[in-house]
Amino acid sequence: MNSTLMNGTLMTKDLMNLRFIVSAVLVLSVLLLPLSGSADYLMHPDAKVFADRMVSGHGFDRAEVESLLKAATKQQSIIDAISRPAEKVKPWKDYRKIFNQEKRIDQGVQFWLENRETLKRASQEYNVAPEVIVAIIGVETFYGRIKGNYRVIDALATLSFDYPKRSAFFTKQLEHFLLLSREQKQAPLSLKGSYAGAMGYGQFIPSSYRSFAVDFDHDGFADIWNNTTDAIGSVANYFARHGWELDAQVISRARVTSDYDDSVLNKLKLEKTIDELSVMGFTSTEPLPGELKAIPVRLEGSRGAEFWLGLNNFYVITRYNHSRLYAMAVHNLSQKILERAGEAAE
Ligand SMILES: [Ca+2]
Repeated sequence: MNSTLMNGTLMTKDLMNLRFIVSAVLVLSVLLLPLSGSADYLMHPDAKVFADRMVSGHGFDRAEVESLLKAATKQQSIIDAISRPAEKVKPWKDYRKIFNQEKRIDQGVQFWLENRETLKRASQEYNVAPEVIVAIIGVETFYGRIKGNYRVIDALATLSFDYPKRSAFFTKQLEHFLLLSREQKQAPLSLKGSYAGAMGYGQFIPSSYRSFAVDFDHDGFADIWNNTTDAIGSVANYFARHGWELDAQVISRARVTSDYDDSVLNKLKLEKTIDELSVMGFTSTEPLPGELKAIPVRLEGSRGAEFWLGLNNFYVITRYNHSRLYAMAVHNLSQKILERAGEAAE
């Protein structure tokens, strides 16, 4: 707008009215902003649909669902956090440093020794390597030290109703969350987790909890939040159900030809065999059965590109978190912990 028009005698009645209206709208929106920001989710149209589904689909009491949605609070920090996960932005050489510090290895050894009997029993019952169970818990929460301090209901409601991009996924998780609270006789408002609603030592999202969490000490509650026995059994069960093979190799270093086929790189699908991959330019540096399936992986290491062949167990780790960097970090940490804890933990 032309400033001379506003300052001088040229200001007409219409313009003055316009200015009044603009100011009034600004004042009103400033007044309304904090109100809508702190409004409970009961007022949200999607929340109404959600409440209907919990009542008609699962027999929940309407007043109960409504009081939970009313208590759920939007947290802007949750939306900020989900927009920048570390494994998407960091190259391997930086990512690995986060998970391979001395402290994480040492505390992994300590966690193993403190939970020796449980890890042994979990490994025997589920046929999963104890070092990988320890490493998962180490990578996810630093052995239970950083389990997340958001109320799960706030995290899931915020992402269901105020993060349209992933709304369908998180609304489903919110549904699973209320179901698991009812099944496990827990108060939904009391359960804590990460900004994405991942819970306990192994950071299970609610759907994973309902499919894979186990009550490994048989006290009637699969307590992955505060009970290491249940947490260990649950991670072991998750790995068993996704096909972990005890004593099988996880990865093998690969050599590549100059014209290797990069269309199969980093796909996180077990489709090609070692024989097929060798025709495509990827050869294992150690002898492996030709019919074994593998995933060719490229990582940006501190000395340039590294190539690996991820075998079945590598694939299984990516079922926990769909990232080759994550799987590599878990595997490396598991091996370092095993080197130090192996004999002491027998
Ligand atoms: Ca239990």
